[in-house]
Amino acid sequence: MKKKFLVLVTLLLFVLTGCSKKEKEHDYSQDIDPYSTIFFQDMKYESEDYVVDEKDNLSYEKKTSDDSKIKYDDNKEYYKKRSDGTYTKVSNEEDFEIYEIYTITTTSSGVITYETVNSSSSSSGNSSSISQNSNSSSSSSGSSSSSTPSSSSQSGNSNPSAGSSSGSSSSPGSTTPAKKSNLVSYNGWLKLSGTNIVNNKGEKFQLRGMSSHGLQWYGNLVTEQNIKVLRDEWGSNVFRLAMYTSEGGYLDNRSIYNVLEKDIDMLIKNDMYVIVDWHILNDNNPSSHTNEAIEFFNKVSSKYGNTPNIIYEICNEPHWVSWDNDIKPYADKVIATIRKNSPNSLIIVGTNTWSQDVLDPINNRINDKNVLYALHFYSGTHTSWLRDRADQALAAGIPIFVSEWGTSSADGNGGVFLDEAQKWVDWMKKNNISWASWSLSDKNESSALLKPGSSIINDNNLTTSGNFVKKAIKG
Ligand code: DCB
Repeated sequence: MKKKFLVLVTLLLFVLTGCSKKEKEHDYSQDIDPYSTIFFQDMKYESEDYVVDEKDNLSYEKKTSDDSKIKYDDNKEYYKKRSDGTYTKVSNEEDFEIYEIYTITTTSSGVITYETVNSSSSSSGNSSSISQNSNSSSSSSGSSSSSTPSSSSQSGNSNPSAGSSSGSSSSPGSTTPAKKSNLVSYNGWLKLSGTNIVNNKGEKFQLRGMSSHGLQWYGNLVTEQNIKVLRDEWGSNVFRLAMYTSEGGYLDNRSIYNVLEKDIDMLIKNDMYVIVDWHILNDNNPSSHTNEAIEFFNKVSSKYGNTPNIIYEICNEPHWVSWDNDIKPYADKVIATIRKNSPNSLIIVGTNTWSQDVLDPINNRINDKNVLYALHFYSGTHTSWLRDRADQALAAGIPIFVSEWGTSSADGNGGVFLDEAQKWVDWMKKNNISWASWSLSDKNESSALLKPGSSIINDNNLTTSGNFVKKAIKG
């Protein structure tokens, strides 16, 4: 009996070590299983891209171009397949409701199993698993079907515009499904076609969503719960992270960067487009901090340059400066930095006079095919005269992004001025202009989305402006 047991253990150990060794040498690009071939090709799992941790044969490190490494260890990990064929790691199972998810599990015996979860079901049922055991003969723990990944996420609704998500209840925790055709996994890399933003299928696309207030003050409202309400119940597809540079922002306190990064990751996980806003304001001249901006945008773009979620806004509202001598030279340098890491992302450049002077670039455009120029309005201050100017800019081929607007006066308070705001919203819709509204805060000012003292987005907590903006996002 004892002997039999020992033989069994030895055998088992033999199989295990054999597996691990094979794992190390296995060239995944040679796999013939259609699923794993697709999987590994898409992930660029060529063996030279990977190093195997010598201490632990079950963990892999992906070498990326900037030398940062993504580690795959033997824990369960979840990956979401994007429409462009790349994968993004998501960190929890609640995404099962929404996305096509692959789980990768490496068992202690070196067997890697890939499990597909059909995204169209709201439960995690309907899953099939494929196991790969590195050509070894050890039996796998999962069932060995050879189905290809479900493609349900790409079929069906092709309406690319924001809004019109079904369901209108705003009770926290309600589970209106996100409309995928509105989000990054469906639309992928955005680009410009003339003055229009188009998705990766070339269809006109409009981003609509909220801007945070200053992250140093109201960053706590940028929660996953709130983002899900905006995304699922309001049909929003973008969120702007306003990282002030002065007034206690990044230039005064670098730790705000950690908040920004956490928010970016959360928004990526939730399939949202994200505007990373270098929010200059009373530091009116962007070129006063060119070096800091270059350092910042280099850091962000080297980390996120491969994801289609990110839109870079390189200077919120310059004023009392010159386009030709201050903003444009600054933009050229910062954009060159971003482009080294991210050749395709959209970039928004603020214009003079708190982002109102959109005619300036007509004769001195930035030489880059995916740059938009910011136009900001507050409907108590900015009326038809500014729309006329914007029309002129559009006619001259200047792409516009309204990365900030409010229903108040230009100081963020007063009013609200909803009739004028409606004219602007209609104008943006007609011209397919993307926008973010100021702001997700509960500050006692009329442009705030939430009533003072509240932190959760629901109908009871919305201000007059909040109600208006909700309708505008829903479209
Ligand atoms: C912009 C800024 C934004 C500012 C809003 C409303 O500023 F990009 O940061 O937000 O528009 O004014 C406000 C907040 C206040 C906060 C203040 C300072 O709502 O709670 O105290 O920032 O941090 C604009 C926009 C347009 C004009 C002037 C300003 N304009 N400005 O046309 O004259 O001076 O802030």
